[in-house]
Amino acid sequence: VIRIAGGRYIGAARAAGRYPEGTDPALGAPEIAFAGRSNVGKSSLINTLVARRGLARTSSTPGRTRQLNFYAVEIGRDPVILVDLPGYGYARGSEDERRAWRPLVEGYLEGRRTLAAVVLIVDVRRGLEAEEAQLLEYLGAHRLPAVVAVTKIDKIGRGQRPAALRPIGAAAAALAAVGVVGVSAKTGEGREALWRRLFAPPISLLGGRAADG
Ligand SMILES: Nc1nc2c(ncn2[C@@H]2O[C@H](COP(=O)(O)OP(=O)(O)OP(=O)(O)O)[C@@H](O)[C@H]2O)c(=O)[nH]1
Ligand SMILES: [Mg+2]
Repeated sequence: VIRIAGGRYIGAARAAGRYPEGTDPALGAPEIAFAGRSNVGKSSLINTLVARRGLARTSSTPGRTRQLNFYAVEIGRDPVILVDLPGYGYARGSEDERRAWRPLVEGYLEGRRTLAAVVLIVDVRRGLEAEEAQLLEYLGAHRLPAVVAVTKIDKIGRGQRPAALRPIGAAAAALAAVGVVGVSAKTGEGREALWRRLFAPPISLLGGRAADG
C-alpha cells in the first residue's frame, strides 16, 4: 500500500514562469499535472489522491479555476507536487480569460523542468473527444508521459465498466498515452492503481523530466 502524508497547498501561478517559491521542502520535487475539461473532476481527484477532502477547491460551477494550484504530498519519504491546471472547454468566462489559458498552460507544460507526468482526466461517459486527442498529441510531441484517468466510474454499473473503458483505452494507446486507469473521486476506486501507474516507467517521480536529459 502506498503511504501518503502531509497533503498541503504550497501556492499558485497566474502567469507562466511565475511558480511558487518559498521554504516548503517539497519545492523542486517532481510534479504531476492534472489536465482536463472544466468540471471533469480534476480538483476532486487530487483530493482523493492525497486523501484530504477539502484541499483542492472543488465546485459545481465549471471553469472557476484560472490559475495553476500547487499541492505537495509525501509518498513515503519522497515529496511529489500535484498541479491542478485550469480546465478547458468552458464557453463562458471572459474573452481575456480564454485567451490567457493557452500561454499559461502551454508555458507551464513546455517550460517546467520538474514536470514528470501529466494526468489527463476524462469523464467515463464522454471518453476522449477532439480536445483530449489534441492534448495527448501535444504531450507526445513534447515527450511528456501522459496517463489517462477515466473518472466518475461510480456513475456507471460495474458490469458496464469494461465495455466503457475498452474504447477509451484503445484510443489513448493509439495516442501514446502510457496508461489508462478507471477512477472515482467519490468512492476512491482506482486511487491506488493510479498512484502505482505514476510510479512506474517511463515516469520518473524521483528525477523529473531533467532526468532523461
Ligand atoms: N459522482 C462523481 N462526481 C464527481 C467525481 N469527481 C468529481 N465529481 C463532481 O464533479 C463536479 C466537478 O468536480 P471538480 O473536482 O470541481 O472539477 P474540476 O475539473 O476541478 O472543475 P474546474 O476546476 O471548474 O475546471 C463536482 O460536483 C464533483 O463533486 C466522481 O468521481 N464521481
Ligand atoms: Mg477544479
